[in-house]
Amino acid sequence: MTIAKKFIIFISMMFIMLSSFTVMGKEYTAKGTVNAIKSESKKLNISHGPVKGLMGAMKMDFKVADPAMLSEVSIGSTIKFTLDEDKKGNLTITDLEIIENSEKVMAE
Ligand SMILES: [Cu+2]
Repeated sequence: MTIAKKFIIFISMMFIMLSSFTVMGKEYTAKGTVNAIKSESKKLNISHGPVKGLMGAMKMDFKVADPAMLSEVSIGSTIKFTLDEDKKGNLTITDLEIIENSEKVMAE
């Protein structure tokens, strides 16, 4: 195989890898506190810290990839989560980890 052919194959492989990255979207990690669990819309309202390269700290709703994630958290839980941004800019929580559960008993 000539060097030119090897180079073409290498470039093609790089291109395939890069294009699959684009399809997967961008990923971000963030930390926040759960304010509300919205089962019907499969969303969590979170007061999150700054998300590097995406946005500053704010309170907002995030859709979860799997409804089972909603039962993993409680109101007041501090979580570390992975956000996936698709091509349209839609954000979805694809993974979450509880850092701390609030010990406070919710007042009725
Ligand atoms: Cu935000």
